[in-house]
Amino acid sequence: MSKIEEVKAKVEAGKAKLIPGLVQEALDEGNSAQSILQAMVESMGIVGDKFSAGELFVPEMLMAAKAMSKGVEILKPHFAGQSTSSYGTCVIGTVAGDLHDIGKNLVSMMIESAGFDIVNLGVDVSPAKFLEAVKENKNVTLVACSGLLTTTMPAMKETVQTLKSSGLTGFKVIVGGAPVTAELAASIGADGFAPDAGSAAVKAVELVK
Ligand code: B1M
Repeated sequence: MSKIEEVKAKVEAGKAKLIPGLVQEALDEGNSAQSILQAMVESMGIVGDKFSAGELFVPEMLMAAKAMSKGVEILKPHFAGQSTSSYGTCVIGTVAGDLHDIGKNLVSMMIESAGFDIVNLGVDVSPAKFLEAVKENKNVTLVACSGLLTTTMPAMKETVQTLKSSGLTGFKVIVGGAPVTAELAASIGADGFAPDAGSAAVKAVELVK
């Protein structure tokens, strides 16, 4: 089994303690950070499918998520500092009622590497908290809202509408996450949508330029 396959298997098995070492070994073997990240994302897809099929449960999903987060920590320096431009501050969070943070953190990492300062509000962020962060932080040019649950799409809509009706200007709103589509994004009044972390960074720059 190659190191990258080992990373994939151990993330799926939720072996968080083994992951930092394995990810480092996979990098040392010459695998790109991007390919290791892709392998871990695939593991989470498998975990999700097994959850849907009733083959594993919330604790196992949580362990796999912890394992992936450990791996992302090792990969983060490999994505950092690719841009010399400064596009202002991006306030990012997962919308109210939603605890999923891996995708949001990947998006944050990629937007940061594109040249934004990041204010990461975490998960289960209320519309009021997003708004407060726009008011309290300097030079907010972008608000990024992530959501993974179909049940939290109303919270995403409320967040976008709260921001857009606040009277505050100078920032754009980008939304994303598995249940979000370009059509949904447009229908709730967001300025932009991206299907994955890489394209979120590209879209972010496009929106604020
Ligand atoms: Co949950 N969960 N979960 N879960 N979980 C999903 C999302 C699910 C699809 C699993 C399934 O049923 N197959 C399902 C949602 C179904 C639906 O709504 N349609 C689900 C469910 C049902 C639940 C619970 C309700 C389960 C329960 O309690 N019965 C519960 C809800 C808790 C809550 O939030 N209130 C729950 C809980 C959890 C854990 C806490 C155990 C854990 C999360 C831990 C954590 O994040 N720290 C967890 C996990 C791990 C998953 C799966 C397995 C993996 C999610 C993940 O990290 N993916 C997931 C199944 C799946 O994704 N296939 C599942 C990897 C990540 C890189 O991808 O987050 O999609 P993703 O991000 C991508 C894109 O979506 C996009 O870019 C990212 C990277 O390219 N993107 C953006 C994300 N945000 C973006 C923002 C942007 C742009 C792009 O612009 C701002």
